[in-house]
Amino acid sequence: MTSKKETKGLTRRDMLGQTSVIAAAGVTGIAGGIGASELVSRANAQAAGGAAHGNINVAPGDLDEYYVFFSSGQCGELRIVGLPSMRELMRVPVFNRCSATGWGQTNESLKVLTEHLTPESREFLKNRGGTYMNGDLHHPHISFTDGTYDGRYAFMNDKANTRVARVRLDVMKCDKIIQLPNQHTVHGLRVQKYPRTGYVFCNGEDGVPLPNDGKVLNSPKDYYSIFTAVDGDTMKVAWQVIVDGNLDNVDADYQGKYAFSTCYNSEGGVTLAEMTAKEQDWLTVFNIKRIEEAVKKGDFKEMGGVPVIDGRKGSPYTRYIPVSNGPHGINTAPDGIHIIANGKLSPTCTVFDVRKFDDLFDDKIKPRDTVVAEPELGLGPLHTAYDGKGNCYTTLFIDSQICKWNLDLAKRAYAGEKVNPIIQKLDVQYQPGHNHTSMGQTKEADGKWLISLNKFSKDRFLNVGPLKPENDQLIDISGDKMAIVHDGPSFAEPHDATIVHRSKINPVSIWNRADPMFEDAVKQAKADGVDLENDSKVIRDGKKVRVYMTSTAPTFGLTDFQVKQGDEVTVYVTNIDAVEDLTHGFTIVNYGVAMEVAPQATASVTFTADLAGVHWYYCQWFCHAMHMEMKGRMLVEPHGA
Ligand code: CUK
Ligand code: CUA
Repeated sequence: MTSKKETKGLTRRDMLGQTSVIAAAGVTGIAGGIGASELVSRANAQAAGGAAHGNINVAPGDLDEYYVFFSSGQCGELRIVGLPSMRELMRVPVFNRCSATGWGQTNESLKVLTEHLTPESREFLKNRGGTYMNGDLHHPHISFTDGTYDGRYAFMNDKANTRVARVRLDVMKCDKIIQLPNQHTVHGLRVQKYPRTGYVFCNGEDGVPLPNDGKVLNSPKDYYSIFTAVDGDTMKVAWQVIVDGNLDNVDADYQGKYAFSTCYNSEGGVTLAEMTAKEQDWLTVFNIKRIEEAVKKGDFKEMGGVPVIDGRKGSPYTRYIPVSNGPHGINTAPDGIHIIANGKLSPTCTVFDVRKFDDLFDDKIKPRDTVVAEPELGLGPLHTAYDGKGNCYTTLFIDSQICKWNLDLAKRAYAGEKVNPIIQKLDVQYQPGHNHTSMGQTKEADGKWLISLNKFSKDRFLNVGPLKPENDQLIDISGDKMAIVHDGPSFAEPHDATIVHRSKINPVSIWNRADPMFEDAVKQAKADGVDLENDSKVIRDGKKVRVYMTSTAPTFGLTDFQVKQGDEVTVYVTNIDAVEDLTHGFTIVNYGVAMEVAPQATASVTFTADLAGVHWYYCQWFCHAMHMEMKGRMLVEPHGA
C-alpha cells in the first residue's frame, strides 16, 4: 500500500467492517471459554463447508512444495519462505546491510551496490557510507520463458532510492543493482512473460522536473513521471517513456506486445485533495513494438544517457483507458486474455480484453471498448490473484476480506445478464494489500493456495509492543470454498510475494570456483602470485596490505598476521571446505568487520587498520566441534614503533 487515504473519514469500526463482528463475538467467546481465534477458525471451518483443509503440516525432514519469494518493504531484503509450512528459509540482503553476511561491507557486495553509481551520486554518497543504507523493496518477480518461471533470476524494485536489483536464483545472491535516471521512485515492477524476460518494466511513481537539477522547483505542471524498460540480461535501461499522471502498478501480457500500468493522480496534483479531485484516472498501455521502432528510428530525446520517448496523451506509443479514480493493482489472468485493474477508491474491478488493444492502437475502437466487465466487489479492492479455473481473488482492504468471484459471470453481468459473479467473501485479519496464488502469475496457475498479505495483525499474535508484526495468512483455495489454514507473522513490510513451484528453482549447494561473484579476488590473487585454495600469505604493496588465507573447519590458514597502524588492509578468505552447509565466517573484534564465506567461496573485505593492538579474528558461523577455537590474531603495530 502506498497510502492509507481510503480510510479517511471512516471510524476504526467502519474500517474493520465485518471483522469487528468477529472481534465482538470473540469477547463473548472468551467469557464462555472460547478464544477469538478459536471462533475464527470455527467460522473458517464452517466457511470451508466442513471439507478437509489442505495439509499445511510439513513433517520434520519433509520439504515444502513451493518457494515463496517475499519482499520486505522498508527492510530492503528478499525473503524466501516455504509453502505450505510458511517457514522462513532464508533472507537475501539486497538494498539493506546485513550483519551476518557482510552485505554492504565486503568488496564483492560493495561492487554490486556501487558500480552503477553516477559521478554525482558517488559524490553525494561519499560521506554517507558510499552507498544507500536503506531500501524499500515492494515487488519481487521471477524471470519468465514462454509464459512461466524459468528459475534464472528474481527482479525487484527499491521505491526509496529508484533502484532495480537482480538476484541470481542459482546462488540466491544479488548480482546487479542499477539506479534509474530521470525517474523518481520506482514502484510497480513486473517482467516480460513472453517470449522471455527480456524486459523488466518499472513504474516511475512521482513526477519531477526533467532534468531534476533545481532549476525548476515549485512548478508542478512541469513535473513528469517516467516508465522504464530495463534489459534483464544486461541490467541496462533499454528505453523510457514520459507519461501523464503517476504510475502505480504494472503488468505485461502473454503475447509480448503490451505492458500496462495503473495510473493515479491524472490531475498532476501535489496534495491529497488535488490528486483525487477527478472522478477518473487511467490504465496506461504501452505498445512495445512501436516503442522499439521509435528507438530504432531515433524518435526520442537522450536524457541521462538513455533514450526517452514522449508517451503523453495523444502519442502513438501509448493509450490511456479511463477507469475510476485511483486504480491500484493490475493483474494479467493466466488465460492470457484478461487483465484486471483494481479500483482502490472505487468498489469495482475493471476487466480488459488484451486482444482488443491492437484495434485500440489502430484507433478502430474507443479506449473503453476494451472493457469487458466491471464487477462491484466491495470496499478497497487492491490486488487480484487467479486460480487458473476462471476464478479471481481480490483483496478488499477496507472490508478486510478476500472476494472470490468468477470472471465469466462478471462478463455476462456486464453484458446485461442477471447473474452475480461473487462466489464467496472471506474475512482476513486484517486489511489485506497484495494476495498471491500458487503459480498464479503464470499460465501454469494451479489453484491450490492463496496468501493474503495483511497489513495489520492487531490481536492475532502475542503483544510485542506498539510496533506489531503483519500477518501473512495462508488460504486453501483447492475446494469450492476458501479456508484460512495458517497465520504467519512477518516483520515490516512484505508488500508482495511470488509463489513458485519447487520444480522451477534449482539452487546450487556449493559455490563454483569460477563464479563471477568473486572474480576480482581471483584476479588480484593471480597478480600477487597467490593460489587462493592453497596459499595463506601476506603481500605488502606500499601502504596496502593484502592478507590471503584459507578456511577449513576448524582453522584459518593464518594463525596471525601483522600490519602497521594506518595500513589499508584487504583480507581474502577462501573456504576450501567442499562440504554442503559448511559455511565459515570472518569477524575482527572491535573493527566492525564481519563476512560470510560459504563452501568454495572467496570473500574479501577492505579496511584501514587505524586501531593499534592485538585484535582477534574469529569464525562466526558454528562450523565444527572446535568452532570456538577457529580464530587468529591481527597484530597492529602502532605508528612510530
Ligand atoms: S503496492 Cu503495497 S499493497 Cu507497493 Cu504492490 Cu499494493
Ligand atoms: Cu569456521 Cu566456525
